Amino acid sequence: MTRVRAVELLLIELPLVRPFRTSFGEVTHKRCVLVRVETDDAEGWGECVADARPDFSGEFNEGAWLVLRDFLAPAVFRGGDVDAAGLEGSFAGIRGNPMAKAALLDAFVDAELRAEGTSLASWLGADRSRVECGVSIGIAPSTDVLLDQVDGYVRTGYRRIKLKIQPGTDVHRVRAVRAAFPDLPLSVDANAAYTPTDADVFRSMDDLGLMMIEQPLHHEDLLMHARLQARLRTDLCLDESIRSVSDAAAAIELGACRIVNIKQGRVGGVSEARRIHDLCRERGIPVWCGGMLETGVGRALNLALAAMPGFTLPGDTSASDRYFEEDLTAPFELAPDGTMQVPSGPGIGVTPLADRLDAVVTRRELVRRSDKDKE
Ligand code: SMG
Ligand code: MG
Repeated sequence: MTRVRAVELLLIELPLVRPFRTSFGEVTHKRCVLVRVETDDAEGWGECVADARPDFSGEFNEGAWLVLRDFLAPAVFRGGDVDAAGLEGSFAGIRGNPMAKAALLDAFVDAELRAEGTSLASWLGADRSRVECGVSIGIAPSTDVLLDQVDGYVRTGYRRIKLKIQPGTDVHRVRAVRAAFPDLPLSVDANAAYTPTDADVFRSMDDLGLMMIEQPLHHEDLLMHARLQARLRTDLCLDESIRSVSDAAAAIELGACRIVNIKQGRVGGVSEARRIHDLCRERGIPVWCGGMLETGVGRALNLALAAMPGFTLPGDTSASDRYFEEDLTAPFELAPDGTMQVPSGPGIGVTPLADRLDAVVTRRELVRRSDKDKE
């Protein structure tokens, strides 16, 4: 148990080594809110997975900033001495906004674990010191460019390739990759760009030996995902549709997917991510760790999560150089066997480098516990 004294918000901007295009648009920079928490015992870091625009989800940086500053931080200050569960509880009166909540909860958990000298991986019950890594490839300008990119990542050692698809840039691209790489563990991610009338697109991918088709339909449509899954041999995986352990339970019960992508930021933080992991494990549903182009802060956390026993498939946690010339932390590197080491130091095991932070921060604001807040 400890008391949060202050919450600092930092808006950062880092150029990506190559633009990342999905069915909802292109990003050229990683722009996100970092949260630094000061407790009576330690300091901790969290990264909000929202982006500048409300596209992947309804949350976006400026909104997350206000929710953190005006609602979540004050709720935590009023909560007095708390542990991770108590801090989550103090958010109960604030609806939605899981990405903003995750950033603050994760920073708090990091601080608590640093004070105790425990690593996040061991707190989560991780049973591996290295995890298998995949890579997610954005929609490329042409099939040839895509084939080149796949070849490069396969040579680097990545264990699974995920291709972003959108209507019109789908079956022929995936067929071309499959023809060039017959044995490659391969999946596709539509980011909800299709409708139930597009079922034939997915049926024509059903003979390509895909590991999964991720989030083909609207994020609120579990029922249509269930109907589509019933018509396909290929496993469906849900990402955007799973915002909580209740969503995961409903999706499994309905047969809306056979695999779950866990992004702790999308579900309100590491504690809810752990609950989804536990549920899926109980139900025999494989899970893997998704990615949101995180900096080293979020990446360190994802590696700890991905080392839990139910994470049986390679995730989207790739090396720092797949995203940035220079990361915010010491870079994460991929071993030639396609694995990455799970940080073992206290908390998330990494801290943003001071000079890197100076170079990438575009705004910062410190919110302090005031005398009005309950002691
Ligand atoms: O972190 O390498 C990464 C990105 C993985 O494809 C990825 N993420 O829907 O799974 C997904 C997307 C969401 C991010 S789009 C900016
Ligand atoms: Mg996805």
